[in-house]
Amino acid sequence: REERIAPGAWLLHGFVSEIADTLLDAARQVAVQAPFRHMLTPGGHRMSAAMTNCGTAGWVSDAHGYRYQRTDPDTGKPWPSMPEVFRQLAKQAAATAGFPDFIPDACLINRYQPGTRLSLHQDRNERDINAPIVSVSLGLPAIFLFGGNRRSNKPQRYRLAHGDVAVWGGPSRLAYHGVAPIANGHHPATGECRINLTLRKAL
Ligand code: MD5
Ligand code: FE
Repeated sequence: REERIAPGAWLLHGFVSEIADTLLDAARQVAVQAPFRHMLTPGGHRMSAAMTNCGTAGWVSDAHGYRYQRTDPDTGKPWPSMPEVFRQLAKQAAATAGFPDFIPDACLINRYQPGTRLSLHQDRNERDINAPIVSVSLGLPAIFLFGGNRRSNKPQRYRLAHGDVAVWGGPSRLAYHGVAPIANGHHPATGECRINLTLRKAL
């Protein structure tokens, strides 16, 4: 089921249900090479979501700010390559939402445990904001907060479940968004966590 929540913003419910285990296996392989870690914010706080990356570039945060870089700051090595299945699914989801020819070069993998949240923010570290962002929800469900284009807007709430994909492009590309604290629970595919893949054209 395809649900348009705002211009350019689509929820594709169950879009990756059939390949969820394949995606999780690939994400676990990435995490063997580049383990999940809690990055430091520029303000000196530790992020509540644990993160890793794959692809040509990865999103990092530290005392100097937010940016994309080609190497893992914890090891100095290039990020693991992006699994082909990630690239394919991102291209198909973007095309379904009306953004043909999307080729991501960066995938941020977020791991949320119960209580973990992501406060309202914009994604604006990517060079080409004409490219959409594709995000994949796996494991425990989340309440996604969609705030629209002004921070002062009261966010709308959407439930994102295992296998759901969201595409954010066009007029929604710079919308404010966040994730409410994850509720306790167990999911057969992931155990006690939610995994989110965020596929982007960063460079
Ligand atoms: C998540 N991650 O569920 C979300 C999925 C992040 C992040 O927000 O920055 O890692 S991506 C959601 C997103 C991206 C770009 C625009 C919009 C939503 N939007 O217009 O709402 O872990
Ligand atoms: Fe974001």
